[in-house]
Amino acid sequence: MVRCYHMETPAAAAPAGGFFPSFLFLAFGTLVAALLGAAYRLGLFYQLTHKVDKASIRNGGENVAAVLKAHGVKFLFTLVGGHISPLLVACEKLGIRVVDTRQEVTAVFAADAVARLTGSVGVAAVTAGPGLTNTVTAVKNAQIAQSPILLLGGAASTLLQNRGALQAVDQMSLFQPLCKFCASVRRVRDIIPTLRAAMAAAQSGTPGPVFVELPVDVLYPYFMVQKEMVPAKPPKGLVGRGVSWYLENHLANLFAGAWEPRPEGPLPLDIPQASPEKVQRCVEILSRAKRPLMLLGSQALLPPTPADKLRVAVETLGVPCFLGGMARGLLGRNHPLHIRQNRSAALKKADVVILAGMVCDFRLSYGRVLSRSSKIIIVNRDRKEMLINSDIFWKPQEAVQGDVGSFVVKLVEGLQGQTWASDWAEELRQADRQKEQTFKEKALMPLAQHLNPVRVLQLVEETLPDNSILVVDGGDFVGTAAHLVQPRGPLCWLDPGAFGTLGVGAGFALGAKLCRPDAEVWCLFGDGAFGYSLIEFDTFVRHKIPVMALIGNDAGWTQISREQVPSLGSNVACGLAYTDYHKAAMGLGAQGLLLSRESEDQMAPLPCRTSGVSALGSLPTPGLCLAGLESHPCLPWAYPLRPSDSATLPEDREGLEGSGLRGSLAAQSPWAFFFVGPMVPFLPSSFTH
Ligand SMILES: Cc1ncc(C[n+]2csc(CCOP(=O)(O)OP(=O)(O)O)c2C)c(N)n1
Ligand SMILES: [Mg+2]
Repeated sequence: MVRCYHMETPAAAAPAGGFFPSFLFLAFGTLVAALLGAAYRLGLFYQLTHKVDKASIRNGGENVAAVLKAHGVKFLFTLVGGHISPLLVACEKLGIRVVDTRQEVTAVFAADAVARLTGSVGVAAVTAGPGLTNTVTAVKNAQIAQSPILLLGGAASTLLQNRGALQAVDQMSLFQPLCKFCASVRRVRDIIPTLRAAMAAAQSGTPGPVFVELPVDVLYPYFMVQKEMVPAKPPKGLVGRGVSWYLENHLANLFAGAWEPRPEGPLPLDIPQASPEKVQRCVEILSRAKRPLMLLGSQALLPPTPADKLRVAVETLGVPCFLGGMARGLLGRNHPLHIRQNRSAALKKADVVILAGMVCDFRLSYGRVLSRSSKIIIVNRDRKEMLINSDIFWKPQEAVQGDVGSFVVKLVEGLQGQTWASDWAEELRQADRQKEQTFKEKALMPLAQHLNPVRVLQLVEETLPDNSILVVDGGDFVGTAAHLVQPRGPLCWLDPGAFGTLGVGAGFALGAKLCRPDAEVWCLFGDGAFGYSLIEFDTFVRHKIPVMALIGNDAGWTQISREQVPSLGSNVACGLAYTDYHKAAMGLGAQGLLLSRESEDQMAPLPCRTSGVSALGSLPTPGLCLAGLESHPCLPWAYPLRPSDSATLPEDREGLEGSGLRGSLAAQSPWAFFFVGPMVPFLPSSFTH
């Protein structure tokens, strides 16, 4: 038996009608039905034909591992707990790499990264109670980002739930609003079918997280569960014997048919497709367009259309594009169709806009950024999400429910080589070049002290290798990076998505490096955001997973500060110090480096490429670059605040003493690589819209 909380129970059928011969007959019939129902619930019928193998030392964790293996799962992220030990050991035995993190939330972020980069399901397993509650932020983040992850959770034994067991909480109620499929497995024989259904649900329709609760007694072997569940000496008295029978039957029902062979592989997926009529109508709209524009979002990169096929389709279509979320990098670096700046202005000028996996949430000002005179085609797997805020702030000409990548491919086939006025794309590129020129000027602005963050990010852009994956976690520093640093190819950019979660960095980097070991994984952090990830450098070191981190250390939660100070007149809770994060990471066995004004000349290009620690990706070492960039809050180029605002900002923050290149690389441990220094804050609200 599995409790599936996502399903609605059908309403009780009304009596078929007719004449009941007598009250006695009715009462007897009800009694028989109740007894049959009870026997069914106790598993007595099932046990007639399915045996319990009392001598077997197998455990339910092996069934879990078998399903994961049959679905091609390569990594299981976890933080251990006795409730889930059997499944971890079983995964290890089947060759699934078990990667243990220092916080459960990191395990789920890592699974999310695997899901996004491989197009399959990322899997994390955590222990009951606090293990699961610790994952809530990452599960919600995955739900908003529509990332298919499977969360496996331990639980108190089936008999002890709601009886005061250790680490017990109503986990199903907790995850039901966060997951598209939630199930609690109640018998060993249900593990395999439940997990197959969960894996299929995660990827079908609009992808998202799924949760399967595995109580401790469905994961351990019969003899161990028997020892815990059934009293050694048979109790006396009628009640005692009744309880004893109940427990023995519960145990038998738990294990009946447990090891019978069952199919373990993937179930077919249900992926919605646009109807040919819808595609044809969109072809017609587009064939009349003069200034079409396409906005591609994360859904465009979902299977079944491979990224390369989508890229070819987009190039063939020839429509200028803005790329967001997982679609960033789709066209590589400096592609003529890829427009990067001034999106609002471009949207105002376009006569047809295709929102391919983009929705009208805050990122498009709830639809207000779209012009009433543009014809809007929107395509999305999720109908509700697709139509959000429609008829209030915007109106679609065609709303197409279906897989985005497949739709784009069909659209291109339908248009058969249509071309657009070349001056349209050129006009957009011209606006791009102007905006980029202003960045160049900002990068050259001399500063009284500390590093210029625009310059630092420009150097990142110049230095980043072709085989890199960028992970971004922070506020203004990474918001600016989104404008200055270009991912080198499809699926080479990971950000939290619309939930805006700080703290994704280490988990995303962990998942990314594991599924793409040949790539250099560069994680750009704000100093505030980095606090969530620091301890995971222990994970990188223990598991020999080399990633690089570059921390924009502006000694503050600047993205908040720049709004809070001018509007509310206080910087309370927004200040941090120029902490030597590189030393903290070195203490965890990583390598660290501080880059500051005094060592600025070593910045060009970034030390990781020039100072003997090049090709970090090839080292079996996690690297941590801590770029401390001074956070003096009154920089005219970085702060688009009103002139009077700067006066209300604090003159200085504590611990401004970022300085000097700290320690030679030769003297550092072999595990990682760091780069730190004081930098100025970014306050580029104009950069981000
Ligand atoms: C988990 C979480 N907590 C808080 C916030 C609110 N928040 C958004 S940006 C930001 C500041 C980030 O500071 P930092 O990482 O140092 O980047 P900076 O803006 O200084 O470049 C904060 C606190 C959030 N988005 N997520
Ligand atoms: Mg900061």
